Formats: sequence, structure tokens, C-alpha cells
Amino acid sequence: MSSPHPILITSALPYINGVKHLGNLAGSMLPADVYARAMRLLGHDVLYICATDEHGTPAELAAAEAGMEVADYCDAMHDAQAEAGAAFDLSYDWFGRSSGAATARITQEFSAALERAGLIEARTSRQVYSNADGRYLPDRYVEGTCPNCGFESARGDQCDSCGKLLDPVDLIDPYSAVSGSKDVEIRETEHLYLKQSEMSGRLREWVEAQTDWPALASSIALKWLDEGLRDRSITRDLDWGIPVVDAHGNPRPGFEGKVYYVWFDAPIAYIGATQDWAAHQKEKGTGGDWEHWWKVGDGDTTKYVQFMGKDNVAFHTLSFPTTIMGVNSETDGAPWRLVDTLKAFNWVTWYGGKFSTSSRRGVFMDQAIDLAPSDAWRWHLMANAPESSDAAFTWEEFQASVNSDLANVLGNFVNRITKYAGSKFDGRVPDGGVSGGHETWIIDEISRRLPVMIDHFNTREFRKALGEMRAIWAAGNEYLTRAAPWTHYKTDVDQAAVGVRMGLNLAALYGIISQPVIPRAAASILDALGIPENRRSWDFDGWANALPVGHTISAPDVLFSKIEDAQVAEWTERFGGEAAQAS
Ligand code: B3M
Ligand code: ZN
Repeated sequence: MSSPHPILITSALPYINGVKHLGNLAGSMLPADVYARAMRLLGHDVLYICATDEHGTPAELAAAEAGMEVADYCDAMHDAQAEAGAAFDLSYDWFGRSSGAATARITQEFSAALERAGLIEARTSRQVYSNADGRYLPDRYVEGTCPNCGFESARGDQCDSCGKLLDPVDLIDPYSAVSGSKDVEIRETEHLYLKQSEMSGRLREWVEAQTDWPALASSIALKWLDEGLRDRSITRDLDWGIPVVDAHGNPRPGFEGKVYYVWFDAPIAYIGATQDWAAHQKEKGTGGDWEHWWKVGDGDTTKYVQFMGKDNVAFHTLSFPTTIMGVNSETDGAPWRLVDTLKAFNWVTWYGGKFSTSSRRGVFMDQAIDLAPSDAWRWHLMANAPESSDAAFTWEEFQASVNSDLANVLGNFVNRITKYAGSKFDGRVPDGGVSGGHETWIIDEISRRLPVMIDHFNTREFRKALGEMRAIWAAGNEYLTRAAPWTHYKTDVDQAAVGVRMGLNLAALYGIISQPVIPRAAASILDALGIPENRRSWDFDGWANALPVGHTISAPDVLFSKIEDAQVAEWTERFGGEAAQAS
């Protein structure tokens, strides 16, 4: 067997403008984490990179609303998001910041290279200028009626209602998001344009050659290509961001008061954050080579996998690849890496409506963790991942996931068998007895399901992977019902020992397979069963006899507490719940 290939994983960078809601978590950071954990368990060398996306109008507007300097606001919110991520056990190898020096340097280098390659051009463009505010109003600084669907508070960069990407000058009845003033006009000013249209042919060839992309991702990319790619401006009239340079990397005359567009530098921050990770590793004396993750060397086997919500797909399949391909055409060193596959998600909805960061509708990561343990959220969100369509979050379904899947199926199994072994077999894996039909059944059942589950993790089909995991847990309960060691104990201790031994081995297996999704509960199970750290990877050979006879075990503390109906009623009251459905 060939050794497992290295995997570079990135999840879309959460905007700095507030702690993220469960929909953001479920559509990028959490699935990337579950995948990273599963791949590490399968022996891959994994690097999982994320960062806060700190530039652009979302950052400036949120800072203004908080009454803070943008830089201070970003410092505070980066820490808050890092803390929320840690509370959800997101196992980033590095959670960086797009405002760091590395990202600024590479962004300027890339811009200069693209200009040398003839793919960047300064053009006069029409921008919305606010007389009342005495400034240009890029992107989210201007709102108005969507020319596509008529939604009345569409943002200048994108309509929240129909999802269409917009140019602020296309808005009907525009007004300033800063002051609300309608005293705005269109002025002409210079900006840099990335000539995506010239890259269309190569992009299409590349997209069409991808065999490993889910349909959601390829269809979005192809739809844009079919409609004809427009050249996009990659600079904005803002103070906060990365200063604009010329083809030699020097400050660009006439571009004072302008910076790169947030969507130009944000994906580059994947690379910048990796450099920051490497610098940190070097300081610790533990290696830290960023280049082999981002430059395609000879005989390279690394795969690069990106996770994101569907609204981010065009940027990752068209604009960022334009940057990378363009830069590669200008240099003759090892080429920069393009994405190999991406996993795109639909929306998690709040009772069928929209989660909203700006109007604080839904549940946010920092609130969620006070309501239920991270494992409960992780399981529920991934078992119901919005893979083939949007998926509505409801408290009732959250309660059902926790009470039935986690508490009744997994928790109950582990609890029953470890307690029984504790009281009747002295807390040891018992010897004696001969395996029979029930054991053959469970071994076949598990041996059939395990590779299927692993396959679903490998292909990032989370609903299916977790469905298989739940079926493996449920089979354990079925086995205990069939083998009924408690019945045999009175007449034939050896027969009971067979059931308890198998049951304990199943519990150990369940701890091992559950790690990517519910890492805390999995660790409690494995700790209680005395499984050393170096025996927890996904190597399932001989799982049915993995625990040596005589090995001491204990029962874990309560793994999952059930959610009572009264609790659901209180949460519904507090967070709106059904009210969101009505609105
Ligand atoms: N911050 C948008 C978002 O969070 C954006 C992603 C950037 S990925 C490079 O949906
Ligand atoms: Zn619209």
C-alpha cells in the first residue's frame, strides 16, 4: 500500500465582524475540522489552516458600530473567534489573521507578478461617492434596491435576498450605510482590474478537468463561466487594508487612500497564515516548512481541500485560481498550488429563515456553547449537514439528535457494558467462553460497515459517514440484546464473558471511530477503557479482540445528558425559534 498523501485543508475565513453563528460553523469550519481529524486518524500528514478575514467593509463597519478603532476591534474579535473555535474543539493547526504581515507581503508580490503578466490593468471606474460622508462608498458602505430581485436593502457587494454579486453603482435608490444619506453621486476614479476574462479559457479547461469536485461546486463555477467572466476591480477606496503597489512592488502613485479588495487578499491569507504557522513552528524548534504545502514540487502527492459555503464558491473556483494561474505564468520556479477538491455547503437555516450576523438572528457560537456541550452541536450539525440542500435548524431536532443518537444509542451502550463489566467482572476484560453466532453476526456487520464509513469520510460525505457511524453504534445495542450476557450470567458465566468481552471491544471501537465528530465523549470512553493514545488511530485490524484479557476498565462519567422538553421550550422562547418561521 502506498503511504497516505499529505492533505492541506483550509476552511473559508470567517469575517471578523462578530462571533459566527451555527450556520457559518456548519458550512466551513466544523466540517473541515471533522475531515482533518478523520484524515489524521487515517495516517495522513494534515495541515488545517484557518484565519479571521479582517479587511474590507465588514471590518470597518463593525468597528464603527462598536465605536472602536478598526485595528483594536480586529484584535478583540480575533481573540473572541479563536476562543469560540477552541470551545468547539476546532483542531486548527493555525488560526491566523489576514491582517498579518505575511499576507500583506504575498498580496503585494502577487499583484506585482500579475501586472507583469499583463493580467492587471488600471482603469477608470465609476464609484458611489457620498457628499454627506465626504468619502467613496465601496461594497457594503452603500445599500439600496437590488436591480435583480427588487429587495430593498441589498448591500453594494451582494444581495442578501437573491445572492447575486452586485456592483454598488447598479443599486437602485442607493444610500450610505454609514449615515443613511441619499445625497450620493457617481464619480470616476482609478482602480486596478484583474483580467479574469482573459483567463476564462484556461479556467474552463481546468474546471472541466476536475473529477473530484462535488456537483454544487462545479455547477457554480461553470454557470459563471457560461455567463462570461467579467474583469473585476481588486482595489477599493478604503483606509483599512493592504496598500496598493505597482509592477515592481513599490507604492503605487495615485492609489493613496486605496487598498486591495478584501476578496483579493483573503484567499492569499491561506498562504500568509501558513507562513505564520511555519514561523511559529520554527520558534518552537519543530520544523515548519510552509513551502512544501504551497509550492508543487517534483513528485508532489499533496492534496489541497477547501471547505466553504456555496456563496464563496465563485471566489475559490474562479477569482483565486485566476490569481494563482496568473502568478504561475509569470514565475519559472515551482508553481503555486491550486485547489484539488472543494467541499461546498448549502445553508443551515434558522427554522427555514435566514441566520443573520447583523441582526443577531439564530444562535451564535459563543451562546451555543453555554447551552449544550460542543459534542452535542458537532454531532447534530454534521449529522444534518446541508450537503444536498439547505437544512433547517430546529430545537426539536437538536433535542432528538442528542437524546436519541448520542444518549440512547451510543451513551446507553457504553454505559451498560462498562457498568456491567465493573459490577460482575471486577472491571476487567473477562476470559473464557467460545464465540458463536451472535459474535459472527456483529463482526460481519461491523466489518461490512467500517470501510463504508471510512469511504464516506474520505469523500467528505458527512451525513452518510455519520449515518454509518450511528448504524455501527446501534448494531452494538442489537448485539447486546441478542447475546444477553446478563441472562447467561446466572447459568453460564463463560457464555456471559463472551458477550461482555465483545461488548467492551465494541465500546473501544466506538470511542475510536467517534473521535473526529465528538472528540470529548470519545476521549472519555477511551480513557475509561484504558486505551493508550498510540492505540487510537484508525487501524481496525483485529478490533474484536483488541482489548487484552484481564485489562482493567472503568465506566466513563455520564457521556451525554438528555435535553428535556422544558429546556426546548425555554430556548425556543429565548431565541425566537418558531417566531423566525413566521417572519
Ligand atoms: N470571509 C466570506 C464568508 O465568511 C469570507 C470568506 C473568505 S475565504 C477566503 O462567508
Ligand atoms: Zn437581489
